[in-house]
Order: sequence, then structure tokens, then C-alpha cells
Amino acid sequence: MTEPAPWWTNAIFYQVYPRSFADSNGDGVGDLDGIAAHLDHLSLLGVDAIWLNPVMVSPMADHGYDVADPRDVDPLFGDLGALERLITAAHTRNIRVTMDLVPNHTSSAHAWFQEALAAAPGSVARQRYIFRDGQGPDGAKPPNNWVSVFGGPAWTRVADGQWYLHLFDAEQPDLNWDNPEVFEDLEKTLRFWLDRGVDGFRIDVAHGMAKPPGLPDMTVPDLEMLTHDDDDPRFNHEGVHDIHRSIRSVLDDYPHAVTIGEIWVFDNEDFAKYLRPDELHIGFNFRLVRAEFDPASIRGAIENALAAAALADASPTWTLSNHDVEREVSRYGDGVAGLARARAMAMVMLALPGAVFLYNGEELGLPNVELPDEVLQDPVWERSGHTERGRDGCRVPMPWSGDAPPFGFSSNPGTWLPMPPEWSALTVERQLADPDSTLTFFRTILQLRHSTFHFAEFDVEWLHLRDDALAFSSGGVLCVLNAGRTALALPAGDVLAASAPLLGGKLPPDSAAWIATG
Ligand code: ISL
Repeated sequence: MTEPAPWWTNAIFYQVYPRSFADSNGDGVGDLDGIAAHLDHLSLLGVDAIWLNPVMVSPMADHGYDVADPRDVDPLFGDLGALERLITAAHTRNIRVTMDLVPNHTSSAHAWFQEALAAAPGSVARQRYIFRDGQGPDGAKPPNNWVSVFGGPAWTRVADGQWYLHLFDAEQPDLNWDNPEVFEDLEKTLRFWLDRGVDGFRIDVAHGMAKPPGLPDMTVPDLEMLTHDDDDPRFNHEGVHDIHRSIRSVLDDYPHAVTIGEIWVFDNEDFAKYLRPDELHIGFNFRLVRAEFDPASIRGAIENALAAAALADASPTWTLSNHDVEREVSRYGDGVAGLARARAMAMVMLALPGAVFLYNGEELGLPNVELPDEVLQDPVWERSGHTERGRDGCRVPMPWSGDAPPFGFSSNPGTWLPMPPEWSALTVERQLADPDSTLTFFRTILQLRHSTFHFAEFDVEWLHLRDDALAFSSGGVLCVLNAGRTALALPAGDVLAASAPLLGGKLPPDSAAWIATG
């Protein structure tokens, strides 16, 4: 008998950014009890799992990606009891809970880093991080030319003259993964959460961690922030695969749990290495996020993502947005067209075999928000010398109900990021009552994905209708996207759903439809 496919194979994951989902205690920041109080929303959508961004103890220099204690919950979000209640409540509804894990770096407030600062150069405590002497006669130049992903140098000098490496903020020192103590501690963290019932981890910067011997200079240090290419020595070093093998050896004791790598690697063969049978189960493929609203670009993204996963015999994954990228409504042009295209792309994504990741607010059609300078919080804003606004615009809290901010997100009008008054038209409450809303649309297509698609393999068959259209079938459904300027005649068949009303039986521009093929 063949083993049934693991639960995550074609699952719908819903990413909850805890600061922005729901605030239960009126401090203006979302928290765990807030999430537990809104599980009805997730049941209504019919999602299979939650991916929870970091809720561990953190000074919040990078909103939780700077972890000071990986085995406890930050009081801002609640406590361990609140997390356990959330896991139990989600499980009762058949929703699994996956958590973020941040193995590349810690917070500078972590006890290890504080110990390292107090210790002498060359000490055991310093060897848990990447401390080096500087260059030049007095060591006043950084050890190499690496820049931080958030802007500025990737090195910060400490009082005794040594420098430490941080690929992100200065408050996020990179761990030294050549030191066995680092994995020993991560193993404790993995078991700590798995023993409390979590169903797996999204692994932050899964292509980071290992650093090349000698830390050679980068060839293009004046990169755009928040990007890098596959040849960048800061990431995707061969040694990372041993780390994933060690993580997997622990996960194999918990066969119900999944590991999902955040893998910003674009070469298909390099990407597939992360998904070998003894490494990660699945990995985020970011090609669809980068694709233009253009049939050739979208098809290229899909074909490459399928090919990369197939090389490792792993499930493909699909995502259009997350807490690090501009929301797709805005990427596709904002306004009416941006929303129409985002809805159409949701149908493209949900017609694909593999695991799908939705980001909270996507189901409401939220756009990115242009925030005033004085409220910006992303470290990118400061580190770029106020040249890059950072990622706050896609992290504005969820509008739940009512006619004015904070829209039921909190009892406190001083939400951690301000909410635009015009979101009164986008609240969950308003959209649930409207049969034409984006939320109703998402409910319909998510329900159809569960009931109608029969994904046996990760196969996609392409059909050419017109150069400005995209058409493919998978799982017994044909998906047609019209990215052109004129209405498109649809192939014969039962139209299961469309992202916009058909015009005389034709598919309008900037929309998509699903047609039953058997
Ligand atoms: O280099 C990138 C893409 O080519 C960056 O996007 C980078 O990989 C990404 O920012 C890593 O993101 C994750 O780790 C960060 C954190 O700020 C992000 O929110 C998280 O998703 C540091 O922990």
C-alpha cells in the first residue's frame, strides 16, 4: 500500500502576523488571545494551517525576528499558556499551527550575546557568534565589505575593537553555525515547541546560517536592500545543507510536523538541494511574488517552481505575498485594476497543485499603505538613512468591524501602525455581508479548491488561447487568466467561479475563471 500524502502536500496555510491580527488586551498590538478569539474567521475560510510569525521573547527591533529567548513567549503576545490554548483551540477546528523559527541569528539581548560582549576576544562566549578583528593598522575597517540586507555595513564594532557580523539589523548578531553548541541549543528549541503540539516550523533565512570560510568580500556590495542574487557569498553556502540535515534528524522524531524553508534561491538545482529527502520538507518558492502581471512572466514562474520542486520530488509551494513584500493589490497597480488582478492571481495560485500560503489581509484585498515618516518602524527605514521606507506598509493591522479605526482590531485607537479610515469599506464584517466582496470571493474559491480539485500529481497542462492570456489545467479544473485588454472567449465547459462577472459569457480583462474539465 502506498503511504497517504503528508497533510501539507496541497494544504492552505494562512500566515498570521501576530502584531497585526487582533489585539485582545487593548495595548494596540495584536496578541495570541486575539488570534484565538478570531479562529472563526479561519474556519470560515477553510484553511488547513496557520503560520505564526515569531512570538518568542524579543526586544522587537525587527518585530520578533530578533529572539532573546527562543523557548518562551514574549509578554507582548501573551505567555506559554496563551500559545497552548491557541494550539488546542486550532486543533479542535482541524487547523494546524506552525511557528517561525529564527536560527540564523539571535537578538543582541540574548544571554549568549550579552555574555560574548562581556568576554574577551577569542573566548568561548565569542565563538557562538561571528566576531573578527577589523582591517587596517588599527582594525578600524570592517573585516570584509559585506552589507546588511537592511542597509549599511553588516559589521558593528564593539568596545574592545572587534567587530561582529549581522546580515540584518545590528541587534540581530549572526550565530556561528560552525560551533556545535549552536545546533545543540536549536535542538532544544525544536523539541520544546514540538512537545507542546506545534505542527512544524517556517525556517527563517533557511539559505543563510552557513558562512563561507574566510568570509570573502562580496563583488557587488552596493545592492538594493532586501535583495540578493544566487552568487552572493552571504547566503546559500554549501555548508547550510548539513544544518538542514541535523534539523531534519530531529523532525523525524515528530512525523506529523513539517519544515518550510524561507529559501531566497532562484537557480532550480540549488533550490532543490534544500528539499532533498533528509533536508526540508517544503520551501517557499518566491518566483510568483516576483512575477509581473503578464502571462509569460507568470508561466515562467510556475514552470520553474514546478521544475525546482520536481527535482527533489517535493511538493511545490505558492505564495503571492507575506510580511516582507508589498501587497499584491499594490504591486499590480493599486486601485480597481490592482484589486481585480490580485483576485485573478489568487485564482491562478489556488488552481495550482502544492501548498499555498495566504497572508492575513489578502482575503480582504488590502492594499499596501503609504504611511507617514514618523510612524515607520521597520529597521530598514533607519538603516537605509531614510531612503527605503521598509515593510511597514504591508503590516498594517486587520480591519474587522465598524466604521472607523481601529475597526475592531483593538479597543485602543493608538494601534501600533495607524489604520486608514477608508478601510471602513474593507472590514471583515462589511465584506461578509456582501456577496460580491473579495472575502466572499476567497471563501468561494477556497471552498472549491477543497471540494472540486483532485490533485493526483503535481502536473500542470498548458493551453494556448491568446498571447495575452494564460490557461492551464490541473486537478480536473482549467484556469484561464485574461491579462489582455479585451474580453476573452472561454473554452466550453462549466464555469465554476470567476474573479469578475463574465461579459456576455466572456472573461473580462484583469480576471480569471475556473472551468470544470472532469
Ligand atoms: O535577501 C532577501 C531577498 O532576496 C531578503 O528578503 C531576506 O532574505 C529576507 O528579508 C529574510 O526575511 C526574514 O528574515 C528577516 C526578517 O526581517 C524578515 O521579516 C523575515 O521574513 C530577518 O530575520
